[in-house]
Amino acid sequence: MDIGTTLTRFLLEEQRKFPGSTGDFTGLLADIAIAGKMICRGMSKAGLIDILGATGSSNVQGEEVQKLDVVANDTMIRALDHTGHLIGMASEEMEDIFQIPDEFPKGKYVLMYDPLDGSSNIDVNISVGTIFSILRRKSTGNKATLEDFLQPGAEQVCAGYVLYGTSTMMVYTTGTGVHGFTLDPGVGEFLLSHEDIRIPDRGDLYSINEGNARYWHKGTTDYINHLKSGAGGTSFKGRYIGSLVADFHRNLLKGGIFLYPGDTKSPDGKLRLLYEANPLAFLAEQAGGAASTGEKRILDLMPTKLHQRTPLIIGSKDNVAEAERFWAGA
Ligand code: AHM
Ligand code: MG
Repeated sequence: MDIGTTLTRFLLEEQRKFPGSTGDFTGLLADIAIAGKMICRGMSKAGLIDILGATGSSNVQGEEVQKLDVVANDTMIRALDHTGHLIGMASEEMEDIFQIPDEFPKGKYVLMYDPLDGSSNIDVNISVGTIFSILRRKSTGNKATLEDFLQPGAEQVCAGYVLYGTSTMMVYTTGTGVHGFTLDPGVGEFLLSHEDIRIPDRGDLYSINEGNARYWHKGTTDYINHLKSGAGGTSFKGRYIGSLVADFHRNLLKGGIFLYPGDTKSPDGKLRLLYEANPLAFLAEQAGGAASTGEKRILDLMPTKLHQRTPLIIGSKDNVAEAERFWAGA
């Protein structure tokens, strides 16, 4: 499709390829795009909110100043709870499942999201993002149940993120490739800017928090030393923002590997399976890359709880395969 096509038109054209489609799914993605735009607007005032909040917990109107990740979480709920596409939501910011309120129509999907990933970077004006994952529900009653959410990532029907960077982008997959749209703030629409994104099979960027090196397992230490040694003829560059969406997005476009492994301090690493690892793993695979715990494919993991953590090694497929060889040999 032409570069510059609006997200709305792109979604409608995609929907036409499935003659039986109800449009439900198209509507859901359009709702997420709206939530992304609303969060983006909030983000652009982040510095001001910080100043307003600096004196205490109230702003000039006497309202309580909320942390931006709470604001982003509420924005997602307000944009998505009433449109009839969902039966429930789960978020990194909420302990339990959010049920669609009784007064609103219910749908056949559940949504999982991290409303503002990397939010510790907001104070210093660094890119953050909203990550989302959509599953078809499994239960049949009038409430969402845990089993609707605890499905392997391979069952996802859609995943993506909105990146609030130098420009705002929405990147998503429905299992037929990965597409990226850039927000034109003048028109207020996401426009197609990156059709069918493919991650290079091998890249020269590596991203890991080296401050954790003293806790690493042997596989991680040996692998990172291997990259730094220039073995195999590649001069690797270390690039770590500490904002997963931004680190992932860069490596997706340029090629490379991101690692948040398990270590002696945190055996399951830091990142959450349902809100972070699964959606990014789906995107990586759809772009021709890979995502692993170091031993197993992320998308095959069977979640047992909502806020489960997992080691994550993700990016170009040859780099991920090489890392897995170091894990196996350690
Ligand atoms: P968050 O969801 O609370 O923002 O935490 C996740 C973030 C990721 O964006 C990033 O990759 C990671 O935490 C960085 O962690 P660390 O500071 O330990 O390197
Ligand atoms: Mg996060």
